[in-house]
Amino acid sequence: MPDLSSGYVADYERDGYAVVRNVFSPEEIAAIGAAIDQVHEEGVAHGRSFRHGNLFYKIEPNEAGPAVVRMVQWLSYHQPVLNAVRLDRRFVDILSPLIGRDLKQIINQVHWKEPGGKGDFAWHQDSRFRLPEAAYRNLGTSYVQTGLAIDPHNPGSGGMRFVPDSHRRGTLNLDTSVEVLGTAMDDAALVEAGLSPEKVVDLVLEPGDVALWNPYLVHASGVNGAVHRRRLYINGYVRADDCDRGEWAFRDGEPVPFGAEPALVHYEQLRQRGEPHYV
Ligand SMILES: O=C(O)CCC(=O)C(=O)O
Repeated sequence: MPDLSSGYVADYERDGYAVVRNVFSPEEIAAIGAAIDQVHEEGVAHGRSFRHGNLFYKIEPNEAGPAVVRMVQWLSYHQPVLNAVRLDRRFVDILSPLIGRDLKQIINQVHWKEPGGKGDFAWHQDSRFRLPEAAYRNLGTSYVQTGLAIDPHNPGSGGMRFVPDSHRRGTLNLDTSVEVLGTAMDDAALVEAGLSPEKVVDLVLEPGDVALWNPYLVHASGVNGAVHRRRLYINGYVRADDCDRGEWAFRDGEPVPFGAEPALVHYEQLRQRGEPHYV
């Protein structure tokens, strides 16, 4: 069981991020990792980006070898092990001091970084992606992003980097004209936004640890120089009263299974074009 008396709530409020260690056991991580690998194989077999409702495989075709699976969103619709993780009570236990026990979910995705491959994320704030803006209220205090490490997550493996305390500054002047995924982090962007590159910290996680970060926290990540793949399972939860989008995850702390129809999250064409198709 994670140690919930570790001071992570105070860390989160002060720095805009926190880490809870040993949330999932090595045995659980082995099973979750195998489920994630299964989704990866499906992505490679698709060979290019594919969507079915909210489920979305972001794939880079590759003439020289297997297609590169960058990320898959909402894999829980069809992968039961991963669905059980997003609804695991440990998440609501960790999150309830911050955003309560009635939670919807906006993000459910895995990011892969192949050894030696690309896979950078430019400096950004996740608030940029919480759209439409009118669907979110009190974003800074109602939304928490979580990342479960499946592999050792550190500067050598393309781990995330945070600017502590940047979450207090609201929307910062970071370039939003470029794609975040696939653009290298450039400290000049921090200077431009009035932040100091010297303050940057590396996120270091062991498999089974969970990081939490605020939607306004400035963060990025680099390439994977390790010999292993770097997998990160990201689930983003929001206080239900403060959001008109998303799938329910917990009501009064109890897990809520998916309904008969998927909920509107980010994919605006969900009702018009929900059928499986390549993009
Ligand atoms: O997976 C990563 O390294 C970066 C994740 C990230 O920046 C995000 O999800 O906003």
